[in-house]
Amino acid sequence: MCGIVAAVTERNITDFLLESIKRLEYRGYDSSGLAIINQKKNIIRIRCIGKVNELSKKVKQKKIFGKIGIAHTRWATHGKVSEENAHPHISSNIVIVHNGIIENSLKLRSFLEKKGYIFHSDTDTEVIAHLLHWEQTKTGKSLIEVIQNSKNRLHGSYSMVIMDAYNSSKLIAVRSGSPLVIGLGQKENFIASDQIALLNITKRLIYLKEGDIAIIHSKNIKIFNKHGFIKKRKEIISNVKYKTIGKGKYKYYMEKEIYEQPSSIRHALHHRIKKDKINFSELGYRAKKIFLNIEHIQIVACGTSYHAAMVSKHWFESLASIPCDVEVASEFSSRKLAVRKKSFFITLSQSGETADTLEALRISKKLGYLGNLTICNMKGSSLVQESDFYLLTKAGIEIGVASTKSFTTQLTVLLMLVAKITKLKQKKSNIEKKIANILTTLPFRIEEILKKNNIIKTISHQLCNKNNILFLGRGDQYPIAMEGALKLKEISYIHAEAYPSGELKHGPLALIDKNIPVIITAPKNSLLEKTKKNIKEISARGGIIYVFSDQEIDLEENMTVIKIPYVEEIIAPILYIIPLQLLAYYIGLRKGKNIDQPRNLAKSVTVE
Ligand code: HGA
Repeated sequence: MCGIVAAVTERNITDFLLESIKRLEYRGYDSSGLAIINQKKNIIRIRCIGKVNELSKKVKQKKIFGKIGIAHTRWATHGKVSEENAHPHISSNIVIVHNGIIENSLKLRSFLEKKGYIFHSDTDTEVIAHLLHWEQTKTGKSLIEVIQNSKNRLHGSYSMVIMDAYNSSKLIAVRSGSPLVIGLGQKENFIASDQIALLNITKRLIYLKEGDIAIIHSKNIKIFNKHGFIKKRKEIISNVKYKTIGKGKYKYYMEKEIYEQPSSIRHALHHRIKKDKINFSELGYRAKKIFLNIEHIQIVACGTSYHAAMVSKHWFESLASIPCDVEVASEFSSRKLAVRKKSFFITLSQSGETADTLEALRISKKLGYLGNLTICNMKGSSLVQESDFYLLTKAGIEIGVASTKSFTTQLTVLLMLVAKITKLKQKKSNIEKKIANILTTLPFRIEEILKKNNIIKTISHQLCNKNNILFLGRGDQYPIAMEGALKLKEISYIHAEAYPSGELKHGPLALIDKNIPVIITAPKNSLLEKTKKNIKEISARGGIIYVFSDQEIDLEENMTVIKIPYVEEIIAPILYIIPLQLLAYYIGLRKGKNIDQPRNLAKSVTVE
């Protein structure tokens, strides 16, 4: 959420800020803003609602010049989407951009109002600006000391970058709750919430650790850890290729990412499958010892990752015979928990910064789990740093807000993990070999399904004017129905709901008429005959039905069958989501929606 980029240089920085903040637009895009300090030490701030292109136009008209500046794209949490609420926020000489939520902002606001501060926005961020200014004026201390002293008064999360017009040679960055990465240049340095913003200018990066405060000058940087001690943090050279971040021949990132799935899965499998064996050497011996003891698995995740976790529950229970529970992270953290004996805790997140999931992980550490593991796409992320073990999905950077390749690579890694644990616990099992062989064929299978795009385009034409769509699935296809419905909601704004097929008759069947299409995924498995009965029940009530299946299904009135190439039951969930992703994409496209930036949403949900 919220994109942040800032630079301190010896040249005019405006164009860089605009270009870089544009690349972070996927993280929040209701409004944006930029501020620089010019040579006369004046703060020039320009903000607007809407997309970064609007900001660019406004900035270019003004022809501003400054060697130090900060920019921000917002995803509002406190205060409506308006120019006044857009960042940066200013308190006299202090200029700030912020990612996070100040939970005690109302209390601080009234305290500061009593001290005479006048607020120009409804945001919690402006509270930080005035608080720092008040502390600075009262104590006469340096800004870094003021920030260190004010931290205890701020409750919540507050990753932020600050400029001081009285001392305009440096930026101060605070990492609290969401990531910040420093980019090292030649006589210029940068900071951003995501390396994508910096890759056109430098590959030399330093990720701040939770609680770090950095002072960034054009020629040097100094980092203090959460206890206030100076720390050296490791410099890394990013291997992300800036060119691969573009949309290429595709109209939207989501489309590109759907079509990238065969290659993302190849990356996820690379070095991990060798001669019928699954190799997770990255987990080490300690993990093996813990896995041998597991008697229960608790998985916690949000959104698309939650659906991947639900699929894996079927795998853990049916293949490894390990009871597995899956819970939405925000719910896990909202109740008193009873932990099962010898339970192992797993989190799933694309970004590794999902605030709800991080909170759940932190809670789990106090509850006596055997250990924890995260399955994540981002190596330097908070979840990776804070977990005992991690497995990277290696999907490559995902920019479309609606996750696609993250989902299928998470499933790929989960299936390998299930196979590995099963083999450890059941020495004679041939499951590792079987799954290693099936997974090797997965990228080709997905390529075959992607060729179905024309028929799915035709169906999207029939569905794009509907107001409600039902998705049904049974067994491990139920989470696929949920994910299909989520994709459709996210990018077309059509109301879509998913039900287990067998649950329909317990209520939702009342909805069925010719206006609510029902989409069913029905691969060949032991549940298919039951699903066929459900299809008949819907048809008998005049429902319009679309079935995705590799089997012959008796045609009913108002029914379309989309033939999917045969796949083994075990990997069917990974395959059957592909047509549903395409369907959501084409419906969103026909409705003229901004597919990569759906309204009200943002990538990487770093607030609870
Ligand atoms: N609370 C601030 C920043 C919001 C944010 O971090 N979103 O991801 C605001 O509402 O402006």
